[in-house]
Amino acid sequence: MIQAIVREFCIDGDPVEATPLGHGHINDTFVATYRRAGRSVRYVHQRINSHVFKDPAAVMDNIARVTQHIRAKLLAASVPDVERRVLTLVPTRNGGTFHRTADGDYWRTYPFIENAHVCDVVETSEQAYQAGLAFGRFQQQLSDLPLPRLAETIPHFHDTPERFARLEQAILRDTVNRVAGAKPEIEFALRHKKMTGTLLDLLARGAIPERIAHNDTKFNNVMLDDATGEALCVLDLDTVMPGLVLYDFGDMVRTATCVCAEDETDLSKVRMEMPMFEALTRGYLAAVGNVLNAAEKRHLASAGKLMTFEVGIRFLTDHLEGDGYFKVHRPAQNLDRCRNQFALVKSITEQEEAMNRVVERVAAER
Ligand code: GN1
Ligand code: MG
Repeated sequence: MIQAIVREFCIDGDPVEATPLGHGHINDTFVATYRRAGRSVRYVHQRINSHVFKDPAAVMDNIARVTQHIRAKLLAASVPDVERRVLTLVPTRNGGTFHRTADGDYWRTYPFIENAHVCDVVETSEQAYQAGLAFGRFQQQLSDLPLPRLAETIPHFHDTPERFARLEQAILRDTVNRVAGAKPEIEFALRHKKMTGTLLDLLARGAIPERIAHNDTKFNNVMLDDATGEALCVLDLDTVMPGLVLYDFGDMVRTATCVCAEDETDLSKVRMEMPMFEALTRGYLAAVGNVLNAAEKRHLASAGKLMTFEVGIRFLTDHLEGDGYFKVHRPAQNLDRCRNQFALVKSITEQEEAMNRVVERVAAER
């Protein structure tokens, strides 16, 4: 399928080969090698999942605005190595940001960032620090993006009460007869229903503002330099849109403080590790601490609990609906992911007060 699109983008050179890249649950990503003047150059081609993103043109419009804004800031600050510190869209032959095939597929292209990598699972507190820094910087860089408001590429993406209502519907319908096999998880979800409104209530009360958020701050969306381990830039910009910074920090707590995979089935390994949380908080506040208000800082830990719960109920809903949303590679993988995330919710709950003290201490040191 990739042959059909390699000629559509402004890339000098002859395509040699393409292989799948990364472990995202939504889009299809390939890295392609081209020969140019006797050298190999690599590009990333990505097919946007248009079942998930109903308006791919709006997604690309957001990404173009966001990446141009960040690029301009980096250039103005004479930051070296700008091409590695923000994604660059490769234009199509007719100057667009994406190519639509005859079959209705949407593709985009970025130069491959060489000598850098992503990790699916966080291993060291230095990496957690780098993740905090990377997404904190990203929010900082976008805090003055000029109007108009970015498009909402997935409306109500982090509307946890709405996500919960969809779970309740899936339980009632039980279309693929999986409810009986997921009793403990369903009970856990129902027991924690109360928590779903916490962030949106703060927003409604005016305690925390709408800002531009990345909205998918998984640790494997951070590019790290091979040589130094330093965070270079963040990936996966499809959900960059108006939101809460706490969505972003919360999803980082979910993925950058637990040292095992999201679908690890040995739940004794699933734990929020305090040294990771402290490093994450330190990196994040170093980059964006001056932008956040007091209520945002106070809710950093609880946002971790909520975002982990939210993804847990999304995995459970998808399992009960027949795995139509998240890619699965084995039976019941979404149920495994849900169990894992609920175990992490428990671990965060047990440590929440201590996490709050860490935030206070780190914030006070600054
Ligand atoms: C998806 O595409 P990827 O794998 O980075 C999902 C996130 C979930 C995550 C769970 C658009 O992210 O919201 O938190 O899986 N992205 C979308 O691993 O739904
Ligand atoms: Mg991703």
